[in-house]
Amino acid sequence: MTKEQFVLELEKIGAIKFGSFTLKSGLVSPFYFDLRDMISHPAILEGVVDLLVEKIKDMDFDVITGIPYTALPIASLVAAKLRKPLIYMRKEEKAYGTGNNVIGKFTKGAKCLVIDDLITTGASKNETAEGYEKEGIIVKDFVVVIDRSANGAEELGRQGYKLHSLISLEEIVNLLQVKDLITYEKVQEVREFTTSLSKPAKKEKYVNPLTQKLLDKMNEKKSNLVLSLDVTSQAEFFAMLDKVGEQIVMLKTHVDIIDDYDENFVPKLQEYAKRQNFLIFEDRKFADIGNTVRHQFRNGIYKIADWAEYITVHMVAGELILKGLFEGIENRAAFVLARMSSKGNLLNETYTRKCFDAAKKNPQLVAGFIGHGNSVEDIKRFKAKFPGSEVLMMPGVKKEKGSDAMGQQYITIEDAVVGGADCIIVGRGILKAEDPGAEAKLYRKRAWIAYQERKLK
Ligand code: 5BU
Repeated sequence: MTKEQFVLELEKIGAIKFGSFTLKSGLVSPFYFDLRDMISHPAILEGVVDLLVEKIKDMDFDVITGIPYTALPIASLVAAKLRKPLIYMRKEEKAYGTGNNVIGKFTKGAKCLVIDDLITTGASKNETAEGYEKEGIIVKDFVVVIDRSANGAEELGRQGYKLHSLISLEEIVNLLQVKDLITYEKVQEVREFTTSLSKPAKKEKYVNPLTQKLLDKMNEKKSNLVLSLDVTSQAEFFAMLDKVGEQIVMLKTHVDIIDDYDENFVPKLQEYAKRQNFLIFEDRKFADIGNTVRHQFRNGIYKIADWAEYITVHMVAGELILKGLFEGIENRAAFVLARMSSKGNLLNETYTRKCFDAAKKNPQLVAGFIGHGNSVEDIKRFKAKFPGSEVLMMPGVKKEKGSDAMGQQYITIEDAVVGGADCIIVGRGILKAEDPGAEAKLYRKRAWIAYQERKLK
């Protein structure tokens, strides 16, 4: 089957439609593609498989996958024809048994070619790649049957992937027009629609005032080092600040681990913050219902809202936690925990995306995200999905990659920052050093240099 015949067959079975279709986003599209039924038409199925085989047979890959559901049966036929192993990813992450999310046999480092039916914007393809990359599989190439995007190849290119497509939207409309299956007016309408999608209206990006305040302080102090001062007495706390406070842009506290906390603690901390010129961030990780976190933030012994400009928030209870926390309070903002550094943590990609959605709806309450990653590439992809101009705060950072006995995982200062961390959060890497003051200087210097270099690129 030629490409032209294939397009005409798709049109016949109603997989390619022209008219007026309201999309999920609310936009009205002059065309609609749905390739799901292709598998029930053996000749068409055979045709698309042959075309794909021809397209990819000389490409460099070890295994093939298809994105469920539409592309998976197609990919399996392609894999069999090319005598290449097929693998695929569960749609739901597995939380029991062996925990294997990839079905099929592969070796770590295998190069995987990903087949999909359509590309619309390119925004979701990297989630697939990310899933495989977590399992040690390398994804470089995506092959789609129809490229209906305006700039999908560009978008994927930005994320480090290459897009190959059998047929483009332009080819489809041209062919159907030649065959008198659509009018010239329709072709124009399609073109106008796609160009309008590729040029989103340029908006000034909103910057949360507390994000700005942190960025300003970083530039003023030439430091993107956040100290996590996890000690359990006031004496140790302030003795450490004496040594390290000058090096940091922000101090992260866990106020509830201080054994001898009393009413002198906060005024003293504020005096240090002023003198040593750093911001205060209480890593309280609020996670309850709105009404409870409201009190946990304002009341009790610690009265965190009185003194911590930045706090951490888990989104597990839903985005109204933000309302509960901040309603009626000014000049406070959250770092939302979008990814954690600890081994086996339960924050999966869907959860991370929901954190971004919640932040998108409440930009005035979210200054940034806490996140982590296992490589520069992994962090880059995570950061690329930030909804606005939030900062990325990264714990789990040390001079060397490694882990502790209780699940903490570390990546290096440079990997964190090159990947996209705006600030590194360091605890024991500095606290346990023989000379914490000198060590903080070193972390500060390395993180700041990496940050400057990243911004120049
Ligand atoms: P460390 O000593 O550098 O491992 O301390 C890291 C700090 O960051 C510690 O206070 C943790 O509670 C905090 N942290 C983290 O390590 N990982 C995370 O994902 C989040 C916070 Br959120």
